[in-house]
Amino acid sequence: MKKSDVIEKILQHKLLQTPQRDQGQAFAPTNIALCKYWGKRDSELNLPVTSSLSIALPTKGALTSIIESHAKEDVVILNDKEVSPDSNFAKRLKNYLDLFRVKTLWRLQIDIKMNIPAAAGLASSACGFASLVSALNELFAWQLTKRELSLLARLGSGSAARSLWNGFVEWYAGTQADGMDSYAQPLAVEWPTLTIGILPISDAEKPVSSRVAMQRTVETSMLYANWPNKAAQDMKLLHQALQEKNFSLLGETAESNALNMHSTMLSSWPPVCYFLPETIAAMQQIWSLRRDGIEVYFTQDAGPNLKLLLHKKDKMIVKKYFPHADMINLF
Ligand code: 2P0
Repeated sequence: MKKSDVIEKILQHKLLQTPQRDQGQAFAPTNIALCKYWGKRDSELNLPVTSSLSIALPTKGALTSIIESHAKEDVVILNDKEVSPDSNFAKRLKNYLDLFRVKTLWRLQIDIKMNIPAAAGLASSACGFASLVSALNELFAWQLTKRELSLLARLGSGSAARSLWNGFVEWYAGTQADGMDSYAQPLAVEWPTLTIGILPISDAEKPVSSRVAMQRTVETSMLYANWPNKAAQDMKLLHQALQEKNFSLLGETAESNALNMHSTMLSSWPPVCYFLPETIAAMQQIWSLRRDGIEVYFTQDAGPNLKLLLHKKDKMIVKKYFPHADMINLF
C-alpha cells in the first residue's frame, strides 16, 4: 500500500479541490512520549510495531500558515527565513505535498514558526506535520475530523499522529495493512500538578537520524524482540498511573521505557548511542535526588537531552540542581 492510496481513501473526491480559502493556519504542540514509538511494521506508511502514549507541551510547537503561491515551486519559510528548496527540510515538505496534488497543480507558500529551541531536542517533525495537515484542512476546507488528520499527519512523520491534541494522547498501533486503525486519540485525564522540565544538554547535530536509528534497531538488535512485550506492559502501567494519578508509577514507567528503548539501540550494529557524558551525569544526579526523597524522573528521545518529570511543588528545588531546565506547566 502506498501513501497516496491512503490519502485517496481519506480525501476521496476532495482531492481534486483547489484552495477554498485565502489562508489556512493552525498551531500544533510538540509531544513527549512516555511509552515510545520505536520500530515500524510498515515504513512507507509509518505504521508502528507498538502503541505509544505521549503528553503534549501546549506552549511549544509549530504555527503553520499556508497561502496559494504563484511561484513555480513551493516556497517554504521557517522562522521568517526562506528555506533553500534543496534542503532536506524543504524536500521532505514538498514530497509530502506532492501526495496531495496528484490531480491538480497548486503551489503553496508555507510559513512555519516553531518556538522549539534547537538545543531542546524536541521533535519538530511531530508538531510540524501536525500543524501542516491542520492548516491544509483549513485552506482546502476539507472538514476532516481530528482522527483523519492524525492518519494524514502520520504519513509525514509517525509521532505527528499524536500532535493534534493537548494533554495525554494514545496512538494505537492498529493491525490493518492500510493503517486506517493506526491513529491517535486524546485521553480524558488532566493532571495539573504534573510538570515537565526540558533539560538541554547539547544542540550538536545527531550522529544518526531517529528514522535510521529505528530501522537499524529493528533489523539488527537481538533485544528488539522483547520490545513489543515491554511496550505493552508499559502501556498498561501508564493507563493505571493516569487513572490513579500515581506519579511514582508514571515516572518509573516512563524512565524504564526510555532506558529499554536506548538499550535496544545500544545493542544494534553499528551501535546507536545518543548518550553524551553530560546525559549520564544528569541521570546520576536525578537518581541521587530520588534517593534523597525528591521525586524526579527522566525520559530521553533520539538525542542527548533529557525531559524531566516532576511534581509542580518541586520545581524550585529541581531548578537548583538543573538551572538550565525549562519548566513547563501542562494543563
Ligand atoms: C517517540 N521518537 O515516540 C519516539 C521516541 C524518537 C524516540 O517518534 O520516521 O520522527 O518520521 O515516523 O516520528 C521520532 O521518530 O519518525 C520518534 P518517523 P519520528 O516520540
